Amino acid sequence: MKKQVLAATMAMVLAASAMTGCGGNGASGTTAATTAAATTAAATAAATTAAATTAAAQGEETTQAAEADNIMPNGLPVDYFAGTTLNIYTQNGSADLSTDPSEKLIVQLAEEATGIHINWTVLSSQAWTERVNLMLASGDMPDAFLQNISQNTIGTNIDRFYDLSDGSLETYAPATLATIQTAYPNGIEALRWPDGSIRSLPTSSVASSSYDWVNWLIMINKTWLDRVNMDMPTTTDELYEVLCAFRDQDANGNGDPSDEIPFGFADKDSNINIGHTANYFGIANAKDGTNGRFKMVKNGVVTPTADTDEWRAWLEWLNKLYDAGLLDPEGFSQTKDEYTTKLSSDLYGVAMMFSPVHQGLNPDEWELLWVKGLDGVEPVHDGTSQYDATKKFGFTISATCSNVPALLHWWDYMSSTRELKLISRMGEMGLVWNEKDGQYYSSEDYIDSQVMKDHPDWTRSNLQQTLGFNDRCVLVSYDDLVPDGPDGSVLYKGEFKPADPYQSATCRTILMNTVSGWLQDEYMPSCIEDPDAVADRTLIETDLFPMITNFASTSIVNGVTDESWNTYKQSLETYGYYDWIEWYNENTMKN
Ligand SMILES: [Ca+2]
Repeated sequence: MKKQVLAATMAMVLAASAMTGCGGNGASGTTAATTAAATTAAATAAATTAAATTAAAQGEETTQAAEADNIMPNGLPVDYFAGTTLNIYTQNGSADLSTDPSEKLIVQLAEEATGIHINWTVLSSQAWTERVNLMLASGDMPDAFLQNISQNTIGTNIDRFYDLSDGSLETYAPATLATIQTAYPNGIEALRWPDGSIRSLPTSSVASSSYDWVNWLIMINKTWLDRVNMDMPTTTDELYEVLCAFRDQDANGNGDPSDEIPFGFADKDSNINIGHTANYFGIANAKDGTNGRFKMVKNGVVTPTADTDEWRAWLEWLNKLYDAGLLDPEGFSQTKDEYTTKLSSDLYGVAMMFSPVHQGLNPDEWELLWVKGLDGVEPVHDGTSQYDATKKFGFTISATCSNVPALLHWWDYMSSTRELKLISRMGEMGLVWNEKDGQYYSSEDYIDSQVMKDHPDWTRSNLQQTLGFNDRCVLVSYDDLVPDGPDGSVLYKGEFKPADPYQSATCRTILMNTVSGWLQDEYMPSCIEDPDAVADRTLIETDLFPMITNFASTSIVNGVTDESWNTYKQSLETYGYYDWIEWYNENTMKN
């Protein structure tokens, strides 16, 4: 293993040298070095240096030209801080089988290029929180932490962390900053604390793929549909008729016409919650659970949903299903396991699942159920295409860091090209990612690799987390990600290997590609909220959420009358629903 990695390292170092050129420092490099040398000590004043001006003014175009002269995007020679040693505490990923991050190719490449050496201390996940808390309490800190620290921990020890809003990112880490600006819809603002400071750099990537856009999906059994001789429903009224047919006929074909449960759900589990059917009436959450659908962003404003005609129409439709005996009578009380048992026993005609293959079902038999509840109201799917899978607090620098410019320079080297970012995340090219016709794709070439021959017990996760940093990598934006090949295929021995729809990941991806067209257009920005303000909001939620949920359950069972609806709308007012909506407009939308 070691030999193999070393050989690969040499190859990559040579490739990297060829890529960046070996010309040494030209005249522009000397100028930048001289200027920056005068200001290295004062990172706060650095925004005015020539290095900053150069990097900012010339921007992206300079990046490539500068690399040719062995100059970093920040305008400094790549080895400007050579000889510096820094201390970083980290925690191995769950499937990371390396003993020290210095075994990883990206760390070797970064040291080779920058001459900056990192002393790593690797803590177990069990020891991490306690040790970090001890260091924060004593103030005896390493230069940096490479592992997500909770927002709460940072918030209560905020002065222990270096404030990167002082211009040092612009000066020393422009490539990192550029990735942040494209990764979040609101750019660097996603990292800003209410006091305006920036205390961390993100790691990992935005949504690793469309795979994560949505939680569970409502699906319908096509075999049942064929047995009752009906077409795929397109409206909630047509769906009602189909569910009645499921109820009345032997739709599962076992000879017993009375064991069918038309619509399966388990309301106590947010993934299998009946609330997902609100989608058909134009109401959806982002990816924030059942209560997320109590609000939506429309025309840039957080807007109430739970007081709308659509909300009422949805509850009335569910009541109609309930009255007709179409909903699982145990749906409000049963566990996920009880639900799963019925689903596996072919008792449900409509049900929720991550994908049929994940549920052990035939993917040819189940189809996404997508119906329209109201004329003039477009259905919209739960979930978000802006799912933020980054670790916002993945890399934090101590206020006592011995050399912030050098540390940022080192980090920015790893962020300076797409190739280096991908090596940081997944290890060397040719294993889980590879190149074909000038494009990068997800690859299964690792299967025949020497690494796997040396470690036949490794999984793909072991490989990626051991050779790369996985979610501790420098930030990877959506555009940096390595996609699948056409139709979900992956690269294998230079060719695209067709995806297998009976394989769980592929089945899920195919479904997600369909759902992507039904997602909302607008979402709230990702931001760090003021903990005191969050406490105010949580206080409202304590009574408000159960009130809304109870009204929904009661309405499904008993129906909605003008009287019950008006009383409920008054309760929304008194329980602070509109204050809750306004909270988001004042605290989240302003970012
Ligand atoms: Ca039956």
